[in-house]
Amino acid sequence: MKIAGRMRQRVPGLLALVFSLGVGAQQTVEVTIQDYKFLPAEVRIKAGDTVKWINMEKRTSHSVLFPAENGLESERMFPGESWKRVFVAPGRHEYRCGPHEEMKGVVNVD
Ligand SMILES: [Cu+2]
Repeated sequence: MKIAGRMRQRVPGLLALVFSLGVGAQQTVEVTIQDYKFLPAEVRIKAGDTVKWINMEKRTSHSVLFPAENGLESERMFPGESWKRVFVAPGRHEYRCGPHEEMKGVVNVD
């Protein structure tokens, strides 16, 4: 009886562990913005993962703009600021900087 009681207590703990491992599989990939470039310019992630852009410039502000998604755009990131987006839809998501058209990047979602 004592052992059975312990087992009952352990089952919820085990379920919690399995659940947390599943959730923990989602990752955050960082892209830094430096010298008017997204680094790395192309990343590959899994559906449900997050990309975090971090502006490492000394004085220039940037944004992340997705022209194919009705111009979905981040807030303007000032030096030291960052912006995150979770990607759910698989595919090739091309983006650029709002104020600097020549700055381009790609998020590939598997
Ligand atoms: Cu820019």
